[in-house]
Amino acid sequence: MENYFSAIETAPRGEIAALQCYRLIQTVRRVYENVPFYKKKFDEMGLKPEDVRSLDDLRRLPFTYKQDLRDNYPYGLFAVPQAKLARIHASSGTTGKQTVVGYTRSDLKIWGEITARALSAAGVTPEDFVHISYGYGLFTGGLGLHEGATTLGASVIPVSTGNTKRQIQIMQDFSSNCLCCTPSYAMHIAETMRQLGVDPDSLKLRAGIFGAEPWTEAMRRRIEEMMHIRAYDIYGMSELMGPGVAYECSAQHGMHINEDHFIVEVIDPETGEPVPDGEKGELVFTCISKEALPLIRYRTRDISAVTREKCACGRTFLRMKKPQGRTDDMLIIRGVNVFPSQVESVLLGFDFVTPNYQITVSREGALDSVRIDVEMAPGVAFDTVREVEQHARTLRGAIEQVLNIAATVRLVPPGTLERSEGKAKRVIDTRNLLD
Ligand code: DLL
Repeated sequence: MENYFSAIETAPRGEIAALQCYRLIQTVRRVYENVPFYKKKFDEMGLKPEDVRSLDDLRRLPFTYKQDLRDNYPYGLFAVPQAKLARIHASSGTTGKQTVVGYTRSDLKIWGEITARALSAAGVTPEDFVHISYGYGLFTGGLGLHEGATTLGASVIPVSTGNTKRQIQIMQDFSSNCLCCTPSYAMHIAETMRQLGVDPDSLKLRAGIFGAEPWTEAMRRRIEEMMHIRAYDIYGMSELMGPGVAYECSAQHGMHINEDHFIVEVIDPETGEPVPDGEKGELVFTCISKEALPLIRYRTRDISAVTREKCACGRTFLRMKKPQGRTDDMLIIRGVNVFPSQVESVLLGFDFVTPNYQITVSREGALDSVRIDVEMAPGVAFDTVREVEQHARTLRGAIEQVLNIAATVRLVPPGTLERSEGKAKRVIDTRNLLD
C-alpha cells in the first residue's frame, strides 16, 4: 500500500500543468514587482510579466545563476520585506561566498509538506520515530527533514551529526525507525555498527532517507544489506528550498519532483536548449510557490535526466534520475570527462573493497595523474603483498575499461580514509594549485 501524503501526488497531468501555469504567472508578476534584479533583467529583454501566459512561455524567461545570488548577497533577491521572513539558511558552498536563502512562514509550511511527502513515500507514519542525523543549523538538511517529520506527525529525534557511537546508542535506546543523513554518513554508521557487533535486526530501523550528495545504486544496496533497511534517495538544494525538491517512492526508480512547487527543465548546459526526456542535461528549476526567494529558471549545475513514464507507485509527478554529479564536479582527466560517482560504481562491483574511496588528481609536467585510494573490506585478509597488488591491478583494469582513464589504485586498510558526518569529500584536485 502506497502512502500518499497529498492528493496532488496522484493528480492527472492536466491538473498539475494547470496549477503550474497559474502559479508561474503569479510568480513572474511577483518577482517583477518586488525584485529589482528581475525587473531589470525583464526590462533589458523587453519582456513584460503579461507576456508569460502559458507553460511554454517559461522558455522566454532569463536564467538565474548562483553568481546572481552572490552578486546580490545577502538578501538582494528576496521578494518580501524583512517583517515577512521567518527563517534564514545558507548553502554549504565550499567555493566563494556562501549563498543566503530565506523563508516566510508559508515557505516553511510548504517545505514541511514536501519533506513529509518524502518520508511518507518511504513508508514513515505518525507511529514512527524519525532519527535526524543531518546537520542542524544553516545547512538545510537537519531542519528540512525536521519540518517534514513534524508535518507528518511522526516523532522527531533531532540528533544532528556527530558522535557515531552515540547515534547508534540512541537508535537502540529510542527505537529509531527511520534514519535521515547523507549516504556516506549512513555507510559510516553501518560500518561502526558492524565493528561494535550491533546486530541490525536488534534495531527498529526500517528506512533511511539519504541525500545531499551523489550516491550510486551499488552504494544503496550496500547500505540496505548492512543495515537491513530500505534506503531512499532525496534531492534538493538550499537555493530552491532544501531537501524535498524530489523524493523517491517504493519503486526506488527515480525521484518524483514536487511539480506543484517546482517546474523542471533539462537543458544542454552549453547551449541552454532543452534536451529530450530521458537524455542527460543540466537541471533547471523555477520556484512557483516560494514567497521569500522565488528563483526563476535556476541553473543547478546538477546533471540528470527526467522521465514522464508512469511510475508503479501511482504518483503522477515526473521523475528525475539520480544526479550523476554536477557540471562543476566533473573531472576532466586528460580530456576524458569523469564523475566521481562512476568511479564509485566500478569499485562497488568488487566485494573486497568498501565504498570508501578518495580520488586525487595531480599534474606532473603536462600530464594529469590520478590516484584512487580505496579501503579494503573489513575481514578480507590478503596473505601477501603480491595478492594486494593483484587486486589493485584488477580494479585498475576495471576503471580503465569503464572510464577510459588510467589510474593508480591503492588498496588501504579499513578505516584509513577520513569519514565525513556530512557530505563526503571524494576528490582532491591539486591541479589548479600547480597551474
Ligand atoms: O544538500 C539539501 C539536501 C539536504 C538535500 C538533505 C537532500 C538531503 P545544498 O547544500 O545546497 O543542499 O547542496 C545542494 O547537493 O545541487 C546536488 O549537487 C547535491 N545533492 C543534493 N541531493 C542530492 C542527491 C542540500 N540526492 C547540492 N543526489 C545539489 C545527488 C544531491 N546529489
